[in-house]
Order: sequence, then C-alpha cells, then structure tokens
Amino acid sequence: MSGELKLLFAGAMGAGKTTAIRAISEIAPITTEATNGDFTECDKEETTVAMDYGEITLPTGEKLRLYGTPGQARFGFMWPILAAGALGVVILIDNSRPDPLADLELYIDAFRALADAGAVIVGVGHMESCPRPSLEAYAERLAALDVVVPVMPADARRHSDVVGMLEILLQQIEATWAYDEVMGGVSACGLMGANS
Ligand SMILES: Nc1nc2c(ncn2[C@@H]2O[C@H](COP(=O)(O)OP(=O)(O)OP(=O)(O)O)[C@@H](O)[C@H]2O)c(=O)[nH]1
Ligand SMILES: [Mg+2]
Repeated sequence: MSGELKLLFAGAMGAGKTTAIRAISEIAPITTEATNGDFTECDKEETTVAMDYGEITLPTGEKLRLYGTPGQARFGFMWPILAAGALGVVILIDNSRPDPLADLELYIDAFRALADAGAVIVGVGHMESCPRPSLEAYAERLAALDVVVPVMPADARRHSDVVGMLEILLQQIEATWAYDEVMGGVSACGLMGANS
C-alpha cells in the first residue's frame, strides 16, 4: 500500500465536522478548538481554527485518517492544504442555516475536482428540526451543478450515520477511482462493525 488513506470532512461553521470525527475516531481526536468570536455566523462557544484529526481502522487493518476543516470562511485557505492527498470529502450541511443550498454550492465549488470524480458525499444534518430544504432539493441542486454524488440525512452525533456515510463514500471511490488498486483489493465493507 502506498500513500496514506485520508478523508476530509468539510462544511460550514457548526455543520458538525468536529462532532462527526469525535463520534467515530478510535483514537482521542486531535482538535484545535478556540473561543468562537463570530456569533453572527454560528452561536456555539467554540470553533475549529486549524483542523481536526481522528483515525478509524479499515477491515485491512490499515488506518483511515480523518481530517476536519475549520468552517470559518477566513480559514478557507486551509481547505486545499487539508485536501491534499485526500481520497474524498464528506460535505456536511446544517439544514438550519439560512441558505443551506448555497452552502452546498460553496463546498462543491471548493472541492470541485473531487466532486467531479464522484469522491464526495453530502450529509445533511439538523433535518429532525429543519426538514427543508428536502433531499430532493439537494439532488436537484447537485444535478444543476452537474455533479453526481450521493446526498443523505446524517446526524453528526450518531456513530452509525457517520460510518454509514464513510462506507458509501468509500464504495463510491472504489467505483470511480479503481479503489481496489489503491486499497490493495480490499473492500470497504465491514466498516459498520468497527468501533460501533
Ligand atoms: N440537533 C442536531 N444537532 C446536531 C446535528 N449534527 C450536529 N449537531 C450539533 O451541532 C454542533 C456542531 O458543532 P461542531 O461539530 O463543533 O461543528 P463544526 O462543523 O466542527 O464547526 P466549526 O469547527 O466551527 O466549523 C454540535 O453541537 C452538535 O452536537 C443534528 O443533526 N441535529
Ligand atoms: Mg470544528
């Protein structure tokens, strides 16, 4: 196996990137939380200022490295740095934000090469309290952007939701990037059993 196996979590402030990595990491995640000075954007106490880092073991025994981006736009310069060498990106959307479809568009644009390669999954959170926009609206916006990637409801606090997204994303990568070669022929299936 050459190179590291790396996935990225991206999305707006408060979308749940740090929460998702915390929910599934087998090691104590490395976080870079600082006091949130931008309550207009999101009213939570802390925000990521550099990155999150966690790990999960694949059925092969290999480590899948999980990186979370800082959501604040002023740290946008970190996104391509963290995306370097990533196999794919989980884009998390907070459906309670003012314009979640605009958020979707922003992050698809930011990770356009991976989206074009089908190496993206979109997870929509806070749907229990904010069911709109609907998943159909997301699918329509993705189609309008000429992007064919899965979109699903996902609560970043739930281990099964986050692992479920990773499984689908890895299968997607397998289908589009000759993932077998990258992974030494090992299927991503079986992740659901890990750390549950
Ligand atoms: N009710 C509800 N809360 C959620 C859901 N997903 C995430 N959360 C909560 O939303 C918050 C997300 O916070 P973080 O994980 O810090 O968000 P982040 O994306 O890392 O934010 P930044 O680092 O500031 O960019 C946490 O309080 C989660 O518990 C969901 O589907 N429903
Ligand atoms: Mg964070």
